[in-house]
Amino acid sequence: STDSTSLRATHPLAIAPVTGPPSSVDGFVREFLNNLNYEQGVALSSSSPNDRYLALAYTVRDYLMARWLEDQRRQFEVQAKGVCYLSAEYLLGRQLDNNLLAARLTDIATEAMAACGIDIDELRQLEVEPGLGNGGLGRLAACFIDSLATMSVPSTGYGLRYEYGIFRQTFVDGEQIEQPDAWLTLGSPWEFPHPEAAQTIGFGGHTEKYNDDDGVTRSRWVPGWTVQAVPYNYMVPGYHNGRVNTLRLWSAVASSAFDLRIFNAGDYAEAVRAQTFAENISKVLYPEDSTPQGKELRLQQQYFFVAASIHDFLEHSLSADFDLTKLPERVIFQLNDTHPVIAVPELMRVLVDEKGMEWDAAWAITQQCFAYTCHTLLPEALEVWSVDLLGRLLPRHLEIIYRINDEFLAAVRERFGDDEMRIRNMSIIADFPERSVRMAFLATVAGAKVNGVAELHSQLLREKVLPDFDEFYPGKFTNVTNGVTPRRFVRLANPGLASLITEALGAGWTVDLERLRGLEAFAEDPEFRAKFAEVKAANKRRLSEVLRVRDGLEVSDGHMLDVMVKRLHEYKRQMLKVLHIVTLYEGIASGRVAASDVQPRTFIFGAKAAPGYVMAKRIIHLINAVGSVVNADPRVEGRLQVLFPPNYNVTLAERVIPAADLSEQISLAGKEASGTGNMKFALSGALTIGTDDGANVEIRQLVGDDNFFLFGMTEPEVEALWAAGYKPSEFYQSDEGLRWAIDLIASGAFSGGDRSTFEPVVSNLLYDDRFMVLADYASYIQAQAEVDAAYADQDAWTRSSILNVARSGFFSSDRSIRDYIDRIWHTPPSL
Ligand code: B1H
Repeated sequence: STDSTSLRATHPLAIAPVTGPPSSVDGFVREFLNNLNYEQGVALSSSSPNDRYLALAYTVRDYLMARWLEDQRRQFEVQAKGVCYLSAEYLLGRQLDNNLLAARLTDIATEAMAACGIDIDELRQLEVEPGLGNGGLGRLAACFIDSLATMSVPSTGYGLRYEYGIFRQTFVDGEQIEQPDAWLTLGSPWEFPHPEAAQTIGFGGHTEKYNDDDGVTRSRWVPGWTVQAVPYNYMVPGYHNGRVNTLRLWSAVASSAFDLRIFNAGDYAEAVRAQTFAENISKVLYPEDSTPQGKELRLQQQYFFVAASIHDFLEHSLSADFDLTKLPERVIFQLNDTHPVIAVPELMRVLVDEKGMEWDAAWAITQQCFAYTCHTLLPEALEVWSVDLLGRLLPRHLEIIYRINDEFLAAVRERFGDDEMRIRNMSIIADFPERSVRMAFLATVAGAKVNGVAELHSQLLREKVLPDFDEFYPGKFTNVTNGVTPRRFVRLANPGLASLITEALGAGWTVDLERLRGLEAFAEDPEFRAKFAEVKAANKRRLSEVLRVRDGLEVSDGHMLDVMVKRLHEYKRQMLKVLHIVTLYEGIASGRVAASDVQPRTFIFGAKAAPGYVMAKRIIHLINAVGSVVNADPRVEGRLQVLFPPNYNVTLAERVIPAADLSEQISLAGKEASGTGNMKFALSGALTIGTDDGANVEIRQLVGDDNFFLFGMTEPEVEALWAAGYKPSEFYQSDEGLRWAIDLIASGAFSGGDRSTFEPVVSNLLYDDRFMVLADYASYIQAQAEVDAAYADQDAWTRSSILNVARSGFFSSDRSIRDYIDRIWHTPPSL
């Protein structure tokens, strides 16, 4: 074996840099057939479409491999400061097209497949997207790692490799049914498992004190059980810059020796079966968006991936002689919401218990190594863990959290005196209604910086959610407005628009999106407007085709496409959209409005409801019910159409958004932290109808009031109405249009005459209405009338639409990442 080891070390292939196949159609064909034969073990003539898809994916990988290996080597050699992005979710979307684009292989691959008699489009359709996220937060993480790679920033994304991602949604009689998302069953060509590099992660057990060799009393954790964390690496290629970063997702595997001892010694089969217990940790993504589940398994997931990631970084990214006091010069751990915050006591535990560092030194380091992004304002969304549960699962971490809190509160006392009210409000440990750990407070105390995700959100975060902390830590709070990657959401999703932009402005805008400003001048050019309108029309045809094949839906020709796609949540107010549709329908059905006077519109919804969120599921049912009635009523003369394709995901978003005329961003002011769909629509030339909320505020400032339909209360007006005592029924009483719409729903018109089906929705609006749908109804209907009037002048609409694109370059995730680098990370690109 010594011989073969030395042979391998001196063999020319072991030392030569990996080069990858030649960038030609011939080279691609050869590599593809190789992969088909040697990886899939089939001949082209007997291959299945799935074989061909996998061989194609392997081939694309092969072209990226040399750069990937080189970038890993260099990242280690240079030891520059880098970002470890810690996120429980990455909503990646399909990989094939993205990786072809990044590697400049789209044309070569298309021709190569054609040369083999294969339609590459058919293979594209076979990819099951990795749905490892719920919505905006997970998609943001995916956009950010794309920008980090494109901007050559040394960085690694860390997360969980869920065996089941976000559920697949189907409708049965208009009601949501969840199906498991078995995304791995047909193979997963984009990942590289490394079981030999597994990390051992402890849980449970107890802590103990002992005297070290110098007689100093120290603490240590003796876990009760362990799980193996196996890394799966994914390539994250930058756009046309040759850089390939890494996304490392962890999968749980039982620690066999340990579990066999614990579970049912003597009963081998039962003991093996019991091991699946450990493997549950990475089994499934929790499908709640914005209301965290205080479940033990969820805390296990969080600790599992975060502990594995920190150990991975410390063991494999730092040079052997690294001085840990210099850690802040090498890494920033970015906490994507509170889900990874247990990383804070974990790093403290490693530094103090395992590396023997003094507490104060370790704390000083830890406070420089973390930064925290908050993504919400909803009080029910702020994550807390009961002390009881946390202490059982992670006893040493709980001790560390208590000490952090004691020292923090002592400092607060020193500064503000014994203001017990303030102390109680700021304590990381809450006593009520149950003793628990407030993860957002822990993140704020530990983080070098805390940021919100849009200007308004960051302001409200400082003023309303964490004002005491803002006062205590001047300069800690900052804003980084979200962004979206123009590679996926313009270049790939909107190829017609991308070509038109390149024709007008030249290449370069894909990595420098502010260049879209150059389109402003073209908005005045009738010829350009005609071309732009033709791109939109073509995108609508593309969407129709997809909906016909995917769902058997027919999009009516010549309609305005009015789109609301996002998770179903009461604060996002899909109900306001429903009331608008019902109002239009009621006008026709009652004969007060002639169908011929109604602007033809197709309303498209896409939305998943958390499986346990009963009201959200009722609203989905109602949307489908309204659609069935409206679409089938001959009096409507086909002028209103409601479509709700099931299972809205990244792949569908890529088709729906480029086709939209109108973007619905209608949350109650002060509730949507940012939104990112709003940015994708604006960059696709849709005009927004929206409230003054989240990033809508910045979109409107940039595109201009003339190109945006603003409605509804502002955040201060919302606050004032609440304070005055909001009574939704007063709005119902005083607005007859609103009354007719609500009465029609209550009458059973959309439930076959059964008044009970949607009664809970109606009474919730009339007697509770936490998100003030009724208060904003009149203003919304008024704004929609303005939309109709504006749409009647198609040429003027197209001009506004072009200006939306031209002025939305700010919303590139490249700009967000630049802001993170300047304000928080201080990690310059490294080539
Ligand atoms: C956002 C979440 C979220 N905010 C808990 N919070 C989750 C909270 O599984 N959980 O427990 C999952 C997700 N997601 C969204 O983040 C905001 O609502 C959007 O306004 C924002 O655009 C997006 C990205 O910042």
